[in-house]
Amino acid sequence: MSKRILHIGVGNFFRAHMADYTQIEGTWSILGISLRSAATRDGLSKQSYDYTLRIQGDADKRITVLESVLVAPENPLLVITAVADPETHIVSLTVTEKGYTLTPDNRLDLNNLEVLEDLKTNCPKTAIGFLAYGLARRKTPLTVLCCDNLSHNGDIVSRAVHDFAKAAELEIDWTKVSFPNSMVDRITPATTDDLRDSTGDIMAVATEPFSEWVIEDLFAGPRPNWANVQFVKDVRPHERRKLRMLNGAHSFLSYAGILAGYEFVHQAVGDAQLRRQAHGLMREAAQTLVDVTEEQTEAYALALLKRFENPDLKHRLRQIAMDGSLKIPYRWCDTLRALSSRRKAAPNLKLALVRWTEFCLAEVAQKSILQDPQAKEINIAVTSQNPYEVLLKLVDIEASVLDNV
Ligand code: CS2
Repeated sequence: MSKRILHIGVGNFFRAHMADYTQIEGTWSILGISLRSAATRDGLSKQSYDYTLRIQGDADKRITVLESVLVAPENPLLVITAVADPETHIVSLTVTEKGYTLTPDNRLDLNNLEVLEDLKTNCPKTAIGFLAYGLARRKTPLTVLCCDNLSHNGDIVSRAVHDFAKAAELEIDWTKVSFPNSMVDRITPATTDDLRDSTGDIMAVATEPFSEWVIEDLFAGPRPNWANVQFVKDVRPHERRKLRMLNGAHSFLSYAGILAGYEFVHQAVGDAQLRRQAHGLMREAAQTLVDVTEEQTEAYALALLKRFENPDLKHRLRQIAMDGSLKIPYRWCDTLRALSSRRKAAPNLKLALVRWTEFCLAEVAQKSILQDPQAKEINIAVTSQNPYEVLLKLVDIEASVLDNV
């Protein structure tokens, strides 16, 4: 019997990243969990949970590492049982920033209606609820591995589960559970009809050849011998470099690019002015990184621009623009704070904030439905007397920080 990973959030990123690494590793299997929709399970179950992964430049490969996918709302207790099952050694997550039901200061949001409901029932809906109830039943060591773009993602999930367990009065043996921090990277757009047609697989996923994964070496039990994963003592330098430079520039290109009328990342970065500004933003972010030389960060920035230029990925700017109010704090505001404390100029990061606010104003003016968990608050901000100031409050950036950069 192979060892099992339970993975919550079976979207394209997971299917192009962890599933690929685990298949290559060869001795672990993955049981997937969908927290909401049955669509992925319905699609994959018709093809024995196998699907095509197209890594640009390689022959298409078949990923066969998924045992099956459970749809949590259909049987929440089954998910809790799977978290508690001793054959599960790792519970990993890719549920996006909003999937952790956090407050702006990264604590469990005890005003969130789903969290409040989950505290009262042992049939939860939220990722944190499943983790807490599962851990309360767990007798053997378990590693909870967050693979989302949050800084100190393991610490954040750990705190949220602690907050939940306290509020629900659950007893968890914390000595048996670990929450390594991790940094993940592989640009993976949503599946297009072209990809479905050319692979003959409606569940196909396409990704770039580049891939990176750095994990804090803090496993409570066994860990897969994943090739090309760096197991390190401290993920922070890697996570900062990636969030502040790659994701920071990505978000800038998405808002500025949409405003300029582009649809894809490669088009936005092909615009000389936007490219210069994205590069400038990365250089500003690079100044906040420690233990790296300017040559290293500049080489990283140039490599990122090259990845963004890839026309075959057809990465939609709107995919990146989603959930901006939750992404911006990690991608721009931490950098701005670091620069502000050293009184360094950050014109491109400031411009990025302006572009986001302009994007919000334009979306509201066009009556588009904002894809953001704070859509309601954004609408209120946009119609207020000082939209810029009120919007900046939503991403938690102080005016004094902006005065210093
Ligand atoms: C993107 C990321 O959608 C987004 O917000 O910035 O998904 C990005 O493509 C990945 O983090 C790359 O590893």
